[in-house]
Amino acid sequence: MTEIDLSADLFGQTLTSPLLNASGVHCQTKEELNDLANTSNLGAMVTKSATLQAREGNPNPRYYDLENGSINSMGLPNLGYDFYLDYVLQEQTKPTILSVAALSAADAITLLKDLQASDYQGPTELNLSCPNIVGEPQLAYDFEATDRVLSEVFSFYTKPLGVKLPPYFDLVHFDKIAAVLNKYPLTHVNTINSIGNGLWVDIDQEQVVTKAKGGFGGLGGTMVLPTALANVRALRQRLNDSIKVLGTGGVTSGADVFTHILCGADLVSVGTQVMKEGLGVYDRLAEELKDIMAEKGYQTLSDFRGKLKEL
Ligand code: OXC
Repeated sequence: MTEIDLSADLFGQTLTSPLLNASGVHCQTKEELNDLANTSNLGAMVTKSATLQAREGNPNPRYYDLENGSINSMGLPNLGYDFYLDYVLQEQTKPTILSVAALSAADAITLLKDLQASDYQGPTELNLSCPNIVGEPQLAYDFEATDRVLSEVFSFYTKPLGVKLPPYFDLVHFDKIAAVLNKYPLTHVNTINSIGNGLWVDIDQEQVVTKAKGGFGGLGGTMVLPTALANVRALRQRLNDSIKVLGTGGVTSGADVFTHILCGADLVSVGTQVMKEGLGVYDRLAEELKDIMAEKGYQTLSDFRGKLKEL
């Protein structure tokens, strides 16, 4: 029998696997990034979203494990943009996406101007969707503001750039965000960020489980899978072919990776399940995915990518 081939493409670089880490999970410190670099079946890695200045993030508790997923209110703790830029320039041994986040549109411009002037030529992802910054909205829910930021960014930025999107829930919103994104030479969208501002209640304590924002936090894991698949599918149907779709959300099994790709994902990221299971999850997911492909008679990911059937 012919070997099953899990290879995928990251903007021209060939990866041995379509699997990524979701930004935020196990990618903040140099040690964590080096662990990712040494993780088998992790095709490429993504850094923690970097802000111009290092941040402590929100107070603890800020991550809580749920039976069907997780809720987090991390608040972008990170070692600062300079640290992650140094890492990708000097330490990188595996294809890496540099994730950056801005606390304001002005910050985004400052950061990307610096990146444009730097020696870094690799892929970057602008996080427009962190739900956990006290007092700040998720920029990508404001279509006009997103358009303004991207218009300014692409007036000077010429290197590979994608965006991390929040989940959308209305077909009109998919149309609107896609119309904005299709105006720009984006390499990719990464969809979805956590479902913002969920609330979990500990019934024994009769209280919330994370501290910041009165317990409101981003939901991830199994419970977000249908939302993630809908966003991957809806955006793949609307975006220019040149914009890749990175599927993130709700992956706990090889079957979930398969369905993300069937909905049109080029690559698939794992977040909550890495928190629950550790980095060994990637070997398990790759094996499970290969088993499903073998059963169905598929040899490569492009045999079924985007081929979801409708009734
Ligand atoms: N999404 C993000 O973009 N960032 C983190 N959490 C999340 O769900 C964070 O740092 O709060």
